[in-house]
Amino acid sequence: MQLMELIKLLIRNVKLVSTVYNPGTFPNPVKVEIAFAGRSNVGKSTLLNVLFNKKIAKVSSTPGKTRSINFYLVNNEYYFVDLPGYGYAKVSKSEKKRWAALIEYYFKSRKISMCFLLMDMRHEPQPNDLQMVEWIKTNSIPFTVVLTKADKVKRNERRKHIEIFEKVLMRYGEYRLILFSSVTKEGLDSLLESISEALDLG
Ligand SMILES: Nc1nc2c(ncn2[C@@H]2O[C@H](COP(=O)(O)OP(=O)(O)OP(=O)(O)O)[C@@H](O)[C@H]2O)c(=O)[nH]1
Ligand SMILES: [Mg+2]
Repeated sequence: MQLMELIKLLIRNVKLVSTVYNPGTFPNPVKVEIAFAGRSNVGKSTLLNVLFNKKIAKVSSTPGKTRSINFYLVNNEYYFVDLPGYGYAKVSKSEKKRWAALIEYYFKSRKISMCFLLMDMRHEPQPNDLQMVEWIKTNSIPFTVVLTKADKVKRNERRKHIEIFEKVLMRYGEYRLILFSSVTKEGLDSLLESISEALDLG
């Protein structure tokens, strides 16, 4: 399959090199860093596993699976960073605070080439999604919105869903929007294109 060949060219090897729970303990920067952010259960770890072509990131149908910032070193050159999901109601107040401080510090202190901000295509952007966009914009980080679980939205209903996102997000200026499904691999080509651009290979 052509897409799979492309992934193998782009991502030749990957290892989890750092699992961070506290601000100030981030690994030294590498050539390019790409972040994957979004609400809990939106599909960040699943998307990374598609890119890595193996089940290296832990996935769960229970929200709140990824609690730390996980740095994956790709081709010994790039970081792909899996951020903990936000917006999970059952997480304690102190855990939410810890998470917010960690993410905010992450965006402030790292040089991030691209942030892929994942949102569930079935819902509209939530207040904490917009808080995330604010942090990203404040730190002048380029971002791409990835609407996940596209397989769950019927073809004839897609336009309506996309328009809801576009309407809310238009006030944030330039960004790219990609429809994606880890199940059907729809949108994987656009995602790979964005990633190669971010890696400056595009
Ligand atoms: N139908 C469908 N299900 C998906 C898709 N992507 C992820 N899922 C499912 O959604 C659930 C959550 O996926 P995760 O990848 O663990 O989500 P996450 O964003 O990493 O969540 P946290 O680690 O809690 O932040 C799992 O049951 C996945 O199988 C998709 O594109 N389509
Ligand atoms: Mg996860």
